[in-house]
Amino acid sequence: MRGLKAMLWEASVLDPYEGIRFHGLSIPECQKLLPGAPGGSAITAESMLWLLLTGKVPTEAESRQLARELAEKGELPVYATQLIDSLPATLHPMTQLSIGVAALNHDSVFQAAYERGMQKSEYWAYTLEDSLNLIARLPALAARIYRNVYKPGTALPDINKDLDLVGNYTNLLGYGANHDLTEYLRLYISIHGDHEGGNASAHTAHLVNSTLSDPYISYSAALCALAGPLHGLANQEVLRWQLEMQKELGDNITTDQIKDYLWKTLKSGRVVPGYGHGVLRKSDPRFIALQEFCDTRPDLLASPIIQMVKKTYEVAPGVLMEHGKTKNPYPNVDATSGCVLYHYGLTEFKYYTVIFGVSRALGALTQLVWARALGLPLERPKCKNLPSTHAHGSLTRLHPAISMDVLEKLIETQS
Ligand code: AMX
Repeated sequence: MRGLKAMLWEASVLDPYEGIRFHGLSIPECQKLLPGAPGGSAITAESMLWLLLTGKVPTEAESRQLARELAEKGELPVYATQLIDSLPATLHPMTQLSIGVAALNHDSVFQAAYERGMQKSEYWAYTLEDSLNLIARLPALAARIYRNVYKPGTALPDINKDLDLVGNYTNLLGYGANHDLTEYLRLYISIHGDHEGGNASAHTAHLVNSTLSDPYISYSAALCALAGPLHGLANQEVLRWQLEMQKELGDNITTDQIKDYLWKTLKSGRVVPGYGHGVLRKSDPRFIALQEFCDTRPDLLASPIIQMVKKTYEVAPGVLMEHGKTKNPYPNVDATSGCVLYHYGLTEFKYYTVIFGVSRALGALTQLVWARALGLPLERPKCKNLPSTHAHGSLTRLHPAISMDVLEKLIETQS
């Protein structure tokens, strides 16, 4: 269905050359217009959420009011903490997040109202309430997973009602004293919050919710899509790749060495993580915004890992163009996102996609509200079967190891 416009997505649109716009606003425009937290300038998650949900730029007071409301709803119920604490620390943090989000549907108001027999015209209101409750609880859930896996035995602070969502998240993670990291996460979580609906995670939420599954289990399913290396896991893969390069070549690496390393990666049949995109055909404006954040901080500019990201950016598009496969040889947001976290001491890269998951909830859940408000139908694309003789040929071409005998038997059984 690539290139075929078949989905309605209300809050954002992705232009291949211009990048993302949220209700018509580009990232630089959002940075100018959307309120930050007190003492900070980066967009808060609440300001972005307000824009996505209403199409309007919130005032500072409105953004703070939403922050307060989310903070008041932010504590996890006991059954959820017990469930998360019972999971093995060796279970991938994304699996834990998906499990935790699904379990929170214990409290779904949508599900309860459906059982009572609510009207279709009411769906959106209960979807909104579930979505806000889920977003509010994500920092406590995601931080608990981090603490259990990486800092076992350390006590989690309570939610601070005076802090915004990301302020609370960094605090719960144990990095609340690092103002720059908090500002970075505010920027990252807000500009990464929505990227049109065709990406695998947002689309999964949309599809599952179209069956009138509640927002919790819909977003839990989305997180499973986000956990794949071609999607959200790319931020962990980028860092792994950069660190391997650093280990092999040291800190003072030249662009020629990086070129050789890129070719080595490509020749081994791997993708260059953080480069390419299903829609974008230029450098991702989210990558540019994060790079600009780095450019204003001397410690980040001096960081070997950030310098490596910058040098890779100088040569990777040329190498990928020469390689000739990817339609977009330019960086996506993940070419840098994890490397900044690493610099700030949040070095557990298996956790990075969880932060992406906290962020993407803003856009994916917003769309569920819009979809139910607009009365969008159950998603059910129609399929076309290949005539069996064609299926024959194409399967054996794709998988030369499949013998004709086996295929013949399969087709016989089917008919
Ligand atoms: N390195 C090497 N090869 C690449 C490549 C890269 N970074 N990006 C694309 N290609 C290859 C594809 O694997 C495909 O090869 P194939 O024909 O042998 O299957 C070919 O180029 C054409 O692919 P495409 O149409 O340009 O891209 P796509 O829409 O199929 O895939 C994406 C998009 C992002 C999955 C792909 O570019 C990729 O794998 N990039 C690296 C992983 C990554 O950064 N993912 C993060 C995406 C953003 C996000 O979700 N956070």
